Amino acid sequence: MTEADYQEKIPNNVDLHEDRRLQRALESWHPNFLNWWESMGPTLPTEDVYLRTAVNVGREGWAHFGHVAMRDYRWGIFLAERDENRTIGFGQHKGEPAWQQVPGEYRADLQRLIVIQGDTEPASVEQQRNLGATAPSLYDLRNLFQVNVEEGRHLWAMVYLLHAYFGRQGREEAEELLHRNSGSAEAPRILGAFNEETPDWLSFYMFTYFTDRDGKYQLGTLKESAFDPLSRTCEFMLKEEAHHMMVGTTGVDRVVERTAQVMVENETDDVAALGVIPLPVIQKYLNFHYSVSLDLFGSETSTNVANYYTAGLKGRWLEERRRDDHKLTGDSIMVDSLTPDGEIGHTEVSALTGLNTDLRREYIADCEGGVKRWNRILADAGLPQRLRLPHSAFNRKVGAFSGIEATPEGEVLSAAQWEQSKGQWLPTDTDKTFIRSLMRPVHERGKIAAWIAPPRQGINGKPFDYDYVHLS
Ligand code: BYC
Repeated sequence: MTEADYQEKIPNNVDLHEDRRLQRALESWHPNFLNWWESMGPTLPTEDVYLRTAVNVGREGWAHFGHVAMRDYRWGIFLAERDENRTIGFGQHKGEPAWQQVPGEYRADLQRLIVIQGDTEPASVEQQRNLGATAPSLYDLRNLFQVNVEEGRHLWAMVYLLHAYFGRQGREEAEELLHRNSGSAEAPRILGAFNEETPDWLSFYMFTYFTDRDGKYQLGTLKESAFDPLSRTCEFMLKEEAHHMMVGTTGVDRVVERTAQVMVENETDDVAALGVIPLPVIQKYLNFHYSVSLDLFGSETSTNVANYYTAGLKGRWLEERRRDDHKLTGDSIMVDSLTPDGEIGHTEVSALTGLNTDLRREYIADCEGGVKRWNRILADAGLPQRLRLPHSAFNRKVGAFSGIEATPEGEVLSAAQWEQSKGQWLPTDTDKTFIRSLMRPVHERGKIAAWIAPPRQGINGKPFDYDYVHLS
């Protein structure tokens, strides 16, 4: 069965009505979710928004588009179709049938992975809740809300797994997902990047480019999981994730494009007074979001990740394309490390403990694609400036480089040198104040803020000047 049943309170393709206990448990979580959405979700009042709603997990026509009141959005539970013959692709259980239930010995680890994944989803909604008030266009406003409702659905996806497979502990964890809050002093979100602010739209595009992309890679590894319901959930989430990637990629494109245009027209690099974002400020925001997102991959070496892989809980990015034994017991990998005298170096470690590094590398290669793309915009405008990714030792709080400071070029600095120069590389209060000064709402149909270029295409074949959002 792939078609979702929309007659039910909770749309789903998991035959929820056949399990009354589970259905009741989720129905009792539902009002708590709605309370959380009301109190921690988007603050801009709207009548309705042109949103995509998942209705089917098949290849064709999986989503429906239409104007809906956000509170009435049909968050649902969707798992990709089951492959009855699926076998485990890696680790010590390679070749055995995928698990339909959680094996007792892996219960705690699987629950931890699901809770961490689940925690990020509502966190991002909380981080973005005030952005509606300063949207540069109705098109962007609609995309923000689309991302928000889908992150809400991704929370549902993890809560379903917790309720369906982890008993009382799972239900308690599902409650906790609504109690922790981004940036809260008492109960913060689990991962660092999700306690940072997303106070402006440049941050939002950088977040959806760099931090949502961590989501893409982590979901990609969980899609490989031997625990089939987790695998199928992540497969479907990745489909929705593609739009979030698009929002980030083209968002930064459009900022760079507009800046380049004003630089060329006025033959100056000093464009702040002309109401657009100077390239060095864009670079600082990029440096920040990239470095905090690198932290999300954990330490360079980790016995946790080795155990997850060996047990079959979390695979590698595109596991089936890797040309090795998918067990890695005798293999090794070079990872970033500090030399005994505190310099940046490399060490050889077992491939299993180096799996966080393996995934981070895949991610970095993908991020380079974005930078290439933005530099092409600068080159096409005839400008010599270029954006770049900072060194992996820059501004790190997790892993081998968390104890040192380094320049974006990877030169080690003393704490005093870092304090003195970090304002060249990370957004300063002055930069943030400037960016905020540009954040004036443009809520008129077909209009756009002066600091960003309009998109090349609208949503679902609609033009840019479509009435994507009706404000109330
Ligand atoms: N002090 O670094 P760790 C998304 C040790 S985003 C001392 O924790 P791990 C989204 C630790 O004990 C995706 N030591 O990494 C995006 C261990 O030591 P051993 C979210 C410390 O567990 C945008 C070693 O360091 N999903 O979806 O390997 C919008 C390594 O541990 C400390 C996920 O992240 C310390 N303070 O992996 C919306 C997927 N801290 O045992 C959504 C699920 C740690 O090696 N999560 N250690 O001696 C995971 O897969 C993993 O938890 C992580 C971390 C990749 C996050």
